[in-house]
Amino acid sequence: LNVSIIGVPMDLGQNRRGVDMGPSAIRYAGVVERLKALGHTVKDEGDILISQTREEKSPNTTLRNLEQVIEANTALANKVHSVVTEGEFPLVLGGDHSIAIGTLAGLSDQYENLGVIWYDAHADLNTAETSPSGNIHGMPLAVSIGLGHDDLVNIRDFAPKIKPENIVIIGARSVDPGERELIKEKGIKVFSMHEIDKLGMTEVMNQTMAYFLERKVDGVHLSLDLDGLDPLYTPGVGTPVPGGISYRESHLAMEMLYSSHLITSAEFVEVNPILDEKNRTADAAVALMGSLFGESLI
Ligand code: DIR
Ligand code: MN
Ligand code: MN
Ligand code: MN
Repeated sequence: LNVSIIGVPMDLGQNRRGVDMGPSAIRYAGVVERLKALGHTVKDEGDILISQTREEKSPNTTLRNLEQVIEANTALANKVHSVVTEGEFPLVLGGDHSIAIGTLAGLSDQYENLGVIWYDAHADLNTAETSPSGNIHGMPLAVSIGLGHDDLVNIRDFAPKIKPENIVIIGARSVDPGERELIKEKGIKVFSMHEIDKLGMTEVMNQTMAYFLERKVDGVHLSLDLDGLDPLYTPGVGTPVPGGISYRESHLAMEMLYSSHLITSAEFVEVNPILDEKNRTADAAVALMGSLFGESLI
């Protein structure tokens, strides 16, 4: 593959500082070398410029840093769009999960029927009305199906970016009341920790891939929030939730996705080296990327 790495040093979508250092931490953990060793051509496109101005609440809205988040996601969307247009595989490094708004905005007009895997402890389906926090990193999936602030929903001047029935959420264990309602109302497919425990990761991934084939998707974006894993393995995240996906289960999932040839773009988000122990979370992210891009144990 021709992989284009795009860093997004964004921390404006939530309130813990340090996640803006995620792209550096992932580079430091050796992402470029790791993927090159697998025979891929890797180009590091550098970082999207992020505003350093922040405010508690933007004027006239409950959404934190709204203007800056719109600006950054617009720039990211344009960059992702140009990378995909050139036939390259976008690998986006976060940064908080609000950047998925820009990634999906840049991707989706290149596909008729894009699928999305949301690997996360959370559903990220809040709107201004349902959000308990005002943090935009809890909203990107809602925004991408067309729900939320108009300026976020309409980045690159079209909406929605994806169909709710093309989403598969994996690893959910902290879902807010408004998000639950939306999941039911829109019929969004969710493999919560309950299903992962009960079925096992092999079956969860088999059902996920069968679902996408049934839906006749023409691409699948993997949006992987490192808090989807148990904080035992990825302690460097802003909103850790116990009882998560194990390190080995996550590798298995990535290996199965590699074998499926379904994945056409990916992002790894919420790496916060300031909250971490010796860069373990970025190390885990790069190891999972290794599996996603074709590493095998033997
Ligand atoms: C919570 C936390 N549901 C919120 N969301 C997080 O603020 O909307 N998403 N941490 O990854
Ligand atoms: Mn998330
Ligand atoms: Mn286009
Ligand atoms: Mn999360």
